[in-house]
Amino acid sequence: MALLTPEDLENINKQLQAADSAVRRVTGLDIKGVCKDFYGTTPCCEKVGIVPVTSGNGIIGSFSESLHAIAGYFGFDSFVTDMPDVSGYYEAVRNGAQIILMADDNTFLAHNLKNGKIANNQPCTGIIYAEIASRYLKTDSKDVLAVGLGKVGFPGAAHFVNKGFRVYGYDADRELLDKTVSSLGIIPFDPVNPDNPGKFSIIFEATPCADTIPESVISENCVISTPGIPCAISKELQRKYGVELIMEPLGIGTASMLYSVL
Ligand code: NAD
Ligand code: 2YG
Ligand code: MG
Repeated sequence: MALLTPEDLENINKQLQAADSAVRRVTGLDIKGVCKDFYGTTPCCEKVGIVPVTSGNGIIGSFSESLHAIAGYFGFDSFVTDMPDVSGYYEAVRNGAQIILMADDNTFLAHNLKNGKIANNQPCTGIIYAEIASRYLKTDSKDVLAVGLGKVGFPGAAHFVNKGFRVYGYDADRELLDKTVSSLGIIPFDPVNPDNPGKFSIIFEATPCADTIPESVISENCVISTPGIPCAISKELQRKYGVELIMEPLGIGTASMLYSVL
C-alpha cells in the first residue's frame, strides 16, 4: 500500500479549508454537512484518543498531529497519547477517550468504545468521495467513470451503484476489473478506446498513480472526486476544463470515519 508522507500532510488545515470550499461548490454543503446528512449523526461530546503506532514502517511524521488538527476542525475534542502502541491505547482509554483513532501500515481504524461501532478508512473514504460527487449540483447525469477499484475504489463504485448511477469502471488489474464487473454489475471501460461512452461530468478516481484519466473523457466543468494520491489529472487539464477537483490527503476520509461511528 502507498503510505502517506509528511509532505502530503503539510498545511493540513489549509488543505481542509480548500477541500471544504470545493465540496461546498459541488454539493451546496460543507464536508461536515455532507457527513451529517449522509450518516445522520452529529458529534456532541465524544473525546477522540489518537494513538501513534510504531509497527511496520513506523510513525509517519505529523500523521497523529494531522489527525488531531482534523478532529478539531470537525468539532471533536481530541488528544494524542504520549506513548505509542499498546501503552498508548491504555493511556487513551484511561484518559477518557470514547473514540480511538489509530493506524498501522494496513489498517486505519476508528473505534467507538461506547457503542461498539468500528470504521475502516478505506471504505469510509471511497464512500464519502462517491457521496460528494453523487451530489454534484450542476449535472443531472447518472453516468459515472470510476478509475481504480481497489480497497478505496470498490466501495466507492459500489456506493454509486447503490445510488442508482450507471457506473463505467476501469482498473489496471484485469482480473480485479472482471470480478468487479460481475459482482457490482458495472460496465467495463477501456481507456485505450474511450470513444464510447464519451465524456463524463462525474469521475471518481482511487489509484496510487498520476494521470490516470484520459483527456478524452473529461467534460467541461466536470467534478473529479479523487482520494487517490498523487493527483489523477495534471494542473493543465484541470484548468483547461474548469475541473471541480475534490482531493485532500486525510481529512475527508477521517471525517467520514468519525461520523460513521457516532
Ligand atoms: P489499492 O491498492 O487497494 O487499490 C488501488 C487500485 O488502483 C488497484 O486495484 C490497482 O490495480 C489500481 N490501479 C493502479 N494504477 C492504475 C491505473 N493507472 N489505472 C487504473 N487503475 C490503476 O489501494 P487503495 O487502498 O484503494 O488506495 C488507493 C489510493 O487512495 C492510494 O493512493 C491511497 O494512498 C489513497 N488513499 C487516500 C485516502 C485519502 O483520504 N485521500 C484514504 C485512503 C487511501
Ligand atoms: O501512527 C503512525 O504514525 C503510523 N503508524 C500511521 C500509518 C498510516 C499508514 N497508512 C497510510 O499511509 C494511508 N495509506 C492510509 C491513511 C489514510 C489517508 N490517506
Ligand atoms: Mg481523505
